[in-house]
Parts: sequence; structure tokens; C-alpha cells
Amino acid sequence: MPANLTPQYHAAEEAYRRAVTIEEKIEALQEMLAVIPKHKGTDRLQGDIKRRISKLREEGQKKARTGGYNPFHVEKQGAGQVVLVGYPNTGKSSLVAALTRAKVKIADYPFTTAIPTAGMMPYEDILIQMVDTPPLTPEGMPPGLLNTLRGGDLLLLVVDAGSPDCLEQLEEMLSLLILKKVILEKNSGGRMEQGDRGEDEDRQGMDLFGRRYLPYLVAATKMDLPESTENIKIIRELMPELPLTSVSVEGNVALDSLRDAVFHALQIVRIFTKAPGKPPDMETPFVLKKGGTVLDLAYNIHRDFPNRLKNARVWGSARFDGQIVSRDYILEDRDIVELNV
Ligand SMILES: Nc1nc2c(ncn2[C@@H]2O[C@H](COP(=O)(O)OP(=O)(O)O)[C@@H](O)[C@H]2O)c(=O)[nH]1
Ligand SMILES: [Mg+2]
Repeated sequence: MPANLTPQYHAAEEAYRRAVTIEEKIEALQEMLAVIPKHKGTDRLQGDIKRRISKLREEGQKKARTGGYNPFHVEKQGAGQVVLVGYPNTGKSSLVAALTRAKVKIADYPFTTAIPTAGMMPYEDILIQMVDTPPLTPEGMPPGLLNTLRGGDLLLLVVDAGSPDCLEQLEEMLSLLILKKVILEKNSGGRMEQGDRGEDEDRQGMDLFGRRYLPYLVAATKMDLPESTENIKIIRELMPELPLTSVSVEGNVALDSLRDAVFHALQIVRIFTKAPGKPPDMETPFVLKKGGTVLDLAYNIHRDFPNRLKNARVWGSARFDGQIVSRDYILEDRDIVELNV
């Protein structure tokens, strides 16, 4: 029986997809449950929503019990977590506000942002989490911030292109990160192949001490300011390898290039699934790390799916449409996969 879901239901589901906190998620799920058409065809879906609500409640209670509320821990949401980092007044909060719909404080005096604040950035068919953070200073970073940085999937180093200290700040920031043992990935920017990694960097993206390499990008903002072009030209000459995108929130300059750069640097692929004999669901892709296989996709859908998996067919990267592939077939961005059990 078809579910015949209503526009109200889809709106609530969209709110759920965008929800960041546990409270917001529960609220959206309750709304979904309230507006879902009540008939046999939606029984399973109703059950699934109820289960998700009770799981989130448990999660919330556990957090409350342990009393472990840590404002510097930002729960991951969406297809990847991007943590912005930079000196005061460089335009971090403005950037997060322009790229997402998050309400962040923007002011021309420093230290307006006291704790990390997340928002979701729509990118084509996925949402990417952008985390605004309190600033670095020449003396160091606020306690707690280091964990936020290390926990991210991608660091976005923000510099004020209009400031005469632009180059200095960038160099200081890179040194501070090295000092704090935040190890930036060489050849960042997402165009890297396995073989391009440095000798001391093994295949799991760890260094010899087991520290994770963090992919990073640099965003130079305020390109509308007079000295910005000259400042960035100098940086590009001195550091030709730097994965740098220059933008301006004023006038919306090159924000789309930054969105693209962020997506590529996250090194993820979007996979659409289809049921046998049905058209694919092209609305909500599954997101895998680049290099992810059919088996990874099956795991993502359900933990014991891989056991039941007989074969898979792929449209997109396969030699021909609907080609039957093995479990270790590496999927490409925007592949459509049919999993047969
Ligand atoms: N001209 C110009 N000013 C900007 C731009 N982005 C931010 N600002 C201004 O820079 C100041 C600091 O911005 P904010 O986002 O609070 O910086 P944060 O401290 O790094 O979060 C504010 O006065 C913003 O209006 C930009 O692209 N162009
Ligand atoms: Mg700020």
C-alpha cells in the first residue's frame, strides 16, 4: 500500500534532516508522527519514527546523567563536519552565516563567538556542517578548542585578506597548529591520490604517532577590501601549494567556489540507491568516504545487510548500466546502486 505522504510530512522530515541538536531532532520527529497519514501503509514508518524518538531520548538522558556537557564537542551532522578556525574579526562568523542559515553573532569587535556554533550548509543534494569557533590569538587557543579542531573532518583556516597582517596571521596560525600537533594533510584540497601521500603518512591517514592527518583549506575573506587582491597575490606566490579560495561575504563573491572546494576536500562520494524494478531515490544520497565500496554502502544502510547481500548492480561508474559488480567494487560520486538480497 502506498504511503501517500503529505507535504506537511515532507516539511517535517526536512526539518528533521536539518536539525542539529537532540531536542530539535525529537521535535521534528514528533511533528512527523503527528502529521503522518495513519493507515496500514505507514505502520512501519510510524514504528521507525517512534524508535528514533526513544533512541534520541535515551541519548539525551545519558548525556544529562554523565553531566558531560562539553560546549566544545560538536556532534557531527550531515555529510561532513567543517571546522572554521582563525584570528578574531577575520570573518568566520560572517562566513558561516552566509553559507548556512545558522544564527551566529557578527560584530566588528573581537571575541563575539565564545563557544563553537554549528550550522548546515546545503550543497547540491547534501548538507555539510559548518562549525564557527572562538578565535585563536597569538598566545594560543581557548581551552577546549583543540578537541573541536581535531574532531573535524576538514579544517577551514580563515584569514582576512584585507588586513595588512594577512600573511603573518596565516603563517602564525600554521605554526600554532603544528605546535599543538594538529597535523595538516599535505596535498589537501581533495585532489590527492593515495600514492601522493608523503612517506611518513600511511594509508590510514595517520602519522607515525597515530595522529590523524586533517585535510584543510584556506578561505581568504573580505576580498572586497582595497588591499585584498595584492595581499592574496603575495600569499599565492610564497605558498603556491596552499589550497586557497578567496571570497567575500559582501556581495557574495566566490562563495560557490568555496562550497565546491569544501565538498571536494571532504573527499566523500554520494550514492543513490534503488530497489529492484523501481526508479532510484535521487533525493537523499548515502554518503561514503572516497574509496568506499558496495560493502560499505550496505553497512551504511543496515548493520546486517552485508550478510544478506547477494549482489549489486551499478549505474554510473560501471562499464555498462546495471552491470553486476562485486562487494569490493569501489563506488564513485553519484553512482546509483541496486542491492539485491
Ligand atoms: N568588507 C567586508 N567585511 C566583512 C566581510 N566578512 C566579515 N566582515 C566584517 O568583519 C567583522 C568581523 O566579522 P565576524 O564574522 O564577526 O568575524 P569573526 O570574529 O572571525 O567571527 C564584521 O564587522 C563583519 O561585518 C567581508 O567579506 N567583507
Ligand atoms: Mg565570530
